[in-house]
Amino acid sequence: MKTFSEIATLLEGQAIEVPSWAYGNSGTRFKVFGTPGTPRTVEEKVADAATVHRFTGLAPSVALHIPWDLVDDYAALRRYAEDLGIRLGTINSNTFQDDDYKLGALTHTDEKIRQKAIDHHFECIDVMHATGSRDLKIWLAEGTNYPGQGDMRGRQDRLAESLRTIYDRLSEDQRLVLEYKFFEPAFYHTDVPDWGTSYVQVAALGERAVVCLDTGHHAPGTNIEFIVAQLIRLGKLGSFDFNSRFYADDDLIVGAADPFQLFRILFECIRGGAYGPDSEVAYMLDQCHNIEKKIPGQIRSVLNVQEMTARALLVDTDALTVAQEDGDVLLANEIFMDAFYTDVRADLAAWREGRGLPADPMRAYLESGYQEQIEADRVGGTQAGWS
Ligand code: PSV
Ligand code: MN
Repeated sequence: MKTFSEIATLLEGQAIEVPSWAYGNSGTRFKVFGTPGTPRTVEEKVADAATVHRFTGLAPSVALHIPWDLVDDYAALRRYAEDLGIRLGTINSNTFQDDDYKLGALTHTDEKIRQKAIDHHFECIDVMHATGSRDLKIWLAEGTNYPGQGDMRGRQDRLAESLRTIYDRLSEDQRLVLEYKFFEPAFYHTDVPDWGTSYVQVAALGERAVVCLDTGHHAPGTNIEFIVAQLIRLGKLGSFDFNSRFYADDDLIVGAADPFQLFRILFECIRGGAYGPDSEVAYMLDQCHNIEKKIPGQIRSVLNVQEMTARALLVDTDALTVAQEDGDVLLANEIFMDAFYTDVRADLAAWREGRGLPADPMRAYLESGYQEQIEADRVGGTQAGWS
């Protein structure tokens, strides 16, 4: 196995993008619990995101969701974020909360509704120009609930046409990132259910169209790291929405349910050259903190990604290749598992201290008084949520 000091410099510059909506309230269809200190404004969400970066050094950008994060002046929001030491990142469109989109948006049979959904993406691109964002991320809640309800083939054709119109509007330095999800809110068929469909749609568009892999969007038992390896191989892995799940799209803290799966995914990223300063892959979180405090939830999340990255970097890849080529099944597996079982927490604490960061970012945050301050200050107004 490699030693921590051999891999230490590779941890430098690791960047995980946090989602603005993780700082707002969320819940299930049964109940949304409010949490003291929850942001009321986009600026307060950005301030919380900047706080996660300040304590961890791992989260230099925050993704926005439109219209949840509508403001009058995005250039001003950009300056506000930059003054706090972070950037505005991916812009997420939203065609899942408007009555007009009940039966589809980019796939709708009614041209006027399709155009409305396309216009929404044009607005998102305008926002991207002001924020300096590279990526437009599209997740579509489209599909049908009953066999025969819609023409699945016709919907694919309309989707391709709508995406083409949106893609053509992007500038040379911007990308379209298409996220897939196998079910929910549609339960019979989904228009972009899997990586293959997303790949087919983005491959038809061009080089700057890529796939987003949300770890919660697969059937149980799916080998997600295989999909990661394949998309990297095809040059089409655009971004991750990291989270973890026990059952469906639980949106729990990444690495909480299955740290070994996170390790395996990150190993394939490293193996495929999708980790490090030259990588264009955006490592993002897409999570909800329904019952835990949100800022500590995000701190735990980015630390989990860092910890599993360090372990994945420890794999002795030379020895692994030899064992694989020798057909030594058990040795190859042992080399892989040795790295996974290595506790890197003390090394990471020292590594952080050497870079002027708190050895224990969670404890430092809890002792900083920030949480008490926002709970005292953010009284009145409407707490942010999915609207
Ligand atoms: C859909 O489940 C999704 O993963 C998309 O990324 C949305 O933008 C996001 O969740 C909302 O949390
Ligand atoms: Mn997602």
